[in-house]
Amino acid sequence: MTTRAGFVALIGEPNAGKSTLTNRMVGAKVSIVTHKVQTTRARIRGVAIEGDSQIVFVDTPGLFTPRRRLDRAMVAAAWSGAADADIVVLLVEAHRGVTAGVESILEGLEDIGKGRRVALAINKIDRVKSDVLLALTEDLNARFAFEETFMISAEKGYGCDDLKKWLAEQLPEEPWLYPEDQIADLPLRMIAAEMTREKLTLRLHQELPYQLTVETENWEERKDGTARIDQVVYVARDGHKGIVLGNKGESIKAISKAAREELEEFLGRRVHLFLQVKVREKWLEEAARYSEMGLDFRDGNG
Ligand SMILES: Nc1nc2c(ncn2[C@@H]2O[C@H](COP(=O)(O)OP(=O)(O)OP(=O)(O)O)[C@@H](O)[C@H]2O)c(=O)[nH]1
Ligand SMILES: [Mg+2]
Repeated sequence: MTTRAGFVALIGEPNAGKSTLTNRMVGAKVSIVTHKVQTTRARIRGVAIEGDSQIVFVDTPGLFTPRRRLDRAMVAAAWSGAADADIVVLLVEAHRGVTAGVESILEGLEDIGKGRRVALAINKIDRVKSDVLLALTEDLNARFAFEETFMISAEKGYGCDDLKKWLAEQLPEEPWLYPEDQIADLPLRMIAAEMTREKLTLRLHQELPYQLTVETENWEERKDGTARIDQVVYVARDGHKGIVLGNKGESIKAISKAAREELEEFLGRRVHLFLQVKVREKWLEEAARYSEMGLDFRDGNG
């Protein structure tokens, strides 16, 4: 039997739907999704199988004009994900069209190299009428030599099977890269930290989610088959700690419960999750925080 395998990087502006598409392709939630921009911070690998092909999807942080160290490290991680992939899929939001952000990604794609295979996926087609889609497809294809254009809704699933089939056919003939039953390539303690960060982001408002990070500090397998997981939520200011905790601790309680439930579903067993909130003014400038996130601290150098 000939098998195929390779990497497909999903790139696009923040909020384009890259993580939603990754999860849909994998058929399980491996990357966190929120309605806010800049949710994904590092490269997340999700593994999908289509026929004889193993497609390793590389979900990347959204591409935008970086200003801060963390922004720069995220954007660098996204571009290196694209540069290392066999095929790149650019996601563009149907209802937003060719924004300045999309234009600058197209310039970046020209820079990362001739011969790189790039497909276009216009996402969120559930939000627009078909005449808008046709005009947008023409416009984008006039700007860049995409190999193929797909119109999809990562959320509703429209067009996703066609995209997956096409990708599976394009990958090189190679032995599979992961065991058949593996769906993600990310340490469990990181997956657990991401789940908590998702719940924090969904619950809290304003700038705060950007200024917090979650780390799994301890993971203990207990004799009764349950796991005890200790996590730290780092925030940059005293006031933020109060926001995360909420009135009488009600926010952190709800967040912890939601994260624990999702973790239990993912692991298929009971979990005891303990969250601690620590104020760390300079965490955005600490190398150790970046390596925990799967980012290169030096990529953030201005
Ligand atoms: N209507 C609609 N919404 C979608 C679709 N795909 C994703 N979304 C929503 O768009 C928002 C952002 O989705 P994500 O998957 O987190 O986007 P992302 O590109 O990974 O974002 P970053 O990680 O911040 O770069 C979420 O609220 C999704 O539910 C779609 O096909 N249709
Ligand atoms: Mg994402």
